Amino acid sequence: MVFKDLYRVSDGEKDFNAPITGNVIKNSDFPVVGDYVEVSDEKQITEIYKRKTVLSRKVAGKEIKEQPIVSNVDYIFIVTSLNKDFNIARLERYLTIVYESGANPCFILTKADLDDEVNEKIVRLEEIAFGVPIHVVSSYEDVGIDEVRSYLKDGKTIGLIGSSGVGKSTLINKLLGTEAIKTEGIRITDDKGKHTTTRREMFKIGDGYIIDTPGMRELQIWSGNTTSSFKDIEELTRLCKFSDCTHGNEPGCAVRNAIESGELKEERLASYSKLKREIKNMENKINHGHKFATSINLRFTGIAERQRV
Ligand SMILES: Nc1nc2c(ncn2[C@@H]2O[C@H](COP(=O)(O)OP(=O)(O)OP(=O)(O)O)[C@@H](O)[C@H]2O)c(=O)[nH]1
Ligand SMILES: [Mg+2]
Ligand SMILES: [Zn+2]
Repeated sequence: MVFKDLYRVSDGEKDFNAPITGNVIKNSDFPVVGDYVEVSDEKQITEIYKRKTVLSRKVAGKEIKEQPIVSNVDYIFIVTSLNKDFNIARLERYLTIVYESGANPCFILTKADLDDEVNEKIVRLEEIAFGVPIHVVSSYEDVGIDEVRSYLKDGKTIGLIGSSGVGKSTLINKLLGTEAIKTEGIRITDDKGKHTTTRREMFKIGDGYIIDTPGMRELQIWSGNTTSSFKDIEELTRLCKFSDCTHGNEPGCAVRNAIESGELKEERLASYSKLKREIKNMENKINHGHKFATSINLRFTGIAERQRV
């Protein structure tokens, strides 16, 4: 038995619901929010167009499978709040995945009204950002909202990602000027969110689009690109005496020298080595026998989709 759930599709002016045809299902390709799709006269999704950019992670749990999160986004806003959620190693991780997606990263630091160490945090973030724009916002006090709004032009699409409770949905509500999305308070014990948003959804704001996503519990790597996110270390690596230097005890190691001189932080090398290991492990698993799940789950949940004609 096949359950035909509906996807929400937009033609740029109005939204409608559309099921997908068996052909699309046979390719085991399901639309993700942001996809451009072809819709027949009968209002069925008959094709998903090739994705310009796609942000993916490995599905949660043990299964070796890709989970696309959003597609065809021009910018990905890595959202973090200026409280206990602020964690440099996690931001390095997000950045590595965003670079792999093909979209342009941006850091959004939320809840500026709560923190008095904003400048210190910006300095720490700048050390790993290498020119990635950083915007400080407060949806409560109307700080930085216009900076964010300036991205919403020329049909550009923004995807928001980050932990639960950092204020992604609140920021979109603020931009929309309505309470279109439900938001909820965070736990006072540890500043963690309650996973209020449970589905991805796209909103049109001005001349652009913005996609809300549920807060991520874990961001397991499907694939990553460290060339830009760890430009400093990768450049140093080229100066190491041995081309296969592990930056352990080898002589002539430019990376270790940089740590000793204080130019590079030990924790940053640790983040880098860990991410490299994870990326490599996943590549090995994908290339060697670990089969992709072939069973297709035919029960869809209605996800908002868009079509441009
Ligand atoms: N002080 C302060 N609180 C904020 C701000 N923005 C959001 N919050 C609060 O933070 C809590 C979580 O906000 P949400 O927008 O639901 O967070 P979210 O990132 O969408 O969370 P998930 O949907 O669970 O991923 C709510 O209580 C918001 O009112 C802000 O700028 N300042
Ligand atoms: Mg939310
Ligand atoms: Zn080295």
